[in-house]
Amino acid sequence: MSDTSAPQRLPLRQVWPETQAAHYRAAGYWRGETFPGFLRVRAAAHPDAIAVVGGAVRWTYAQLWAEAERIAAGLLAQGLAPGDRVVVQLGNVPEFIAMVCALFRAQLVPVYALPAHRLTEVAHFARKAEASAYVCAEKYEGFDYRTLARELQREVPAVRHVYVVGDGAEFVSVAALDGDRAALPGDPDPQSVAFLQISGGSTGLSKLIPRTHDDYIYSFRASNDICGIDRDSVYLVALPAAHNFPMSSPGFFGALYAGARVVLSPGPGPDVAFPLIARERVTCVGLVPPLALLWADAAGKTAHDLSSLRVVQVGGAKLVPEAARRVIAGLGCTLQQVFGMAEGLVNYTRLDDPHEVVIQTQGRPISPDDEVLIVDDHGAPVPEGGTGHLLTRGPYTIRAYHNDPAANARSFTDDGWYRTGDMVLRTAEGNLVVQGRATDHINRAGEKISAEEIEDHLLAHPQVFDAAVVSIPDDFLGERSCAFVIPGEVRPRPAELKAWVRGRGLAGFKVPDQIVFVDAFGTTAVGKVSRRELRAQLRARFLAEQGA
Ligand code: AMP
Ligand code: DBH
Repeated sequence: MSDTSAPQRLPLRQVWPETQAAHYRAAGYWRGETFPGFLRVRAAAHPDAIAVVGGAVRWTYAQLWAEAERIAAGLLAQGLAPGDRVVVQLGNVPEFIAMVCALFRAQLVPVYALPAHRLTEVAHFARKAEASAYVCAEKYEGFDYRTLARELQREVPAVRHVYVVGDGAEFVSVAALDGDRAALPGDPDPQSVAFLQISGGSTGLSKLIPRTHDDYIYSFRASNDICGIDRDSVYLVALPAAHNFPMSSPGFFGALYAGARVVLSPGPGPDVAFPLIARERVTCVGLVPPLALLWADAAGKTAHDLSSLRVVQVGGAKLVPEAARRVIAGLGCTLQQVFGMAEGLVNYTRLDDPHEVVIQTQGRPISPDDEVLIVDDHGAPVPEGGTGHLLTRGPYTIRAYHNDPAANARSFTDDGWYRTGDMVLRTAEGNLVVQGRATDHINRAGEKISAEEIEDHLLAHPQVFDAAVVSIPDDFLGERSCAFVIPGEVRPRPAELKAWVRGRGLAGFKVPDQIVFVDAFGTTAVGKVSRRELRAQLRARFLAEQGA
């Protein structure tokens, strides 16, 4: 099978120091389980239990596994080979879960894109991951992804295969895939990279996060205990399923690991989700703060029976205490705050924590071996209770991004700590409180936007002399993005600049919410301060003017 003309690909690796790895195994965190391994075991143990509900589909565990094997065999018959990377861009549909399980079964490596991503992002993922295939929906939320597939193949010809859920047009439809089950490989090495997750990207484009079977399975198995997920649970995926939060904290993978039921909501709003909660007797759901507030408000007015809901998790962005109170009052169930990151570390308030802890903090790490270090600007540990930069290491936190030496040099210390970019304090009981962040990104309702990435796109406009993008507090979104623009000779209209950014093939959530034209960035700013200070000055001046 070796093709000498095949281009050399960067191997996928995620390696912890051997002493650490030995400890993580001895402590029972890494158990040598794999995705295809546990899915096969669940299908055999309770074949007739419902695994996945979405649209008209109700798959049992046996059916989910059969679907995964059919698609896996089909992909290998198409010429894909174990180790190949596959960008997957599907919405909250059962086919997303079947496809990801199929890729694991065939030892192909999913690279997760969000439905909101467009050509610029998808092409970036495909290039960085050296992907040979792309999986998309025919249409999702009104967008035809086959158009994107055509553009992607033009831009990244190495993406030789396209598979479509729905009408494939000139591409292969996922429904038509089939092949010889006997050609399927055995189970992978539990230490191997199972998939590439996407980081929010604080500087420039998103980074790719290689997660191993052992480390990721540990994170959601342990999350199940903390979040009360067992075989009787019904977990609702309301946020985009490719997000790390609804995927693994405990997410749909946690639910599948427990033998529970996963229900996919095609949208995050109460209008779509509430009827599903009532019909399927949903017990647990993960939300971002603005949605949680929307749900809390709608719960008081709905005719749908939400009494099955036991735990509402809120994370992805800071939930302030007053909002936490409203969520509890409105939904009348247990609130769990979740502070996590696709790079690893996840913190939870515990279901039996005192009320004030749940309201005031973002919880504590999953693992006794999650190491947390809080340091000042010079790297010195801050006194207990003080605010500083959060660094972390542990049994499910990565040591390096894929194919990105510059980002690795920035984001990891020499002794393997991940610099989260978050500013936190730790309370006397050990709970973390997120106080802000050190990096310039906008956390727009849980979607992270890199200021630098958007500035680059604005600067490409012929009538933009300079641009600085900052986060502005927003009552609904938590933060919105505001672009300060020094125009060229002709001042473009704000709508024109927004259309420009969109036209660069970017996810809609990255288009600046607001554009403010300024003549200059201030005399003190010119050439004397960093972009970071400049952004801070612009934000402060703008907020002062708004207040006045
Ligand atoms: P990412 O690295 O793209 O997965 O994004 C993770 C980041 O989201 C964290 O480093 C935090 O900045 C932010 N985040 C996630 N959950 C919370 C939370 N509960 N409160 C505040 N910030 C959060
Ligand atoms: O924001 C995140 O990335 C996030 C939030 C909550 C996350 O990755 C997670 C839980 O696992």
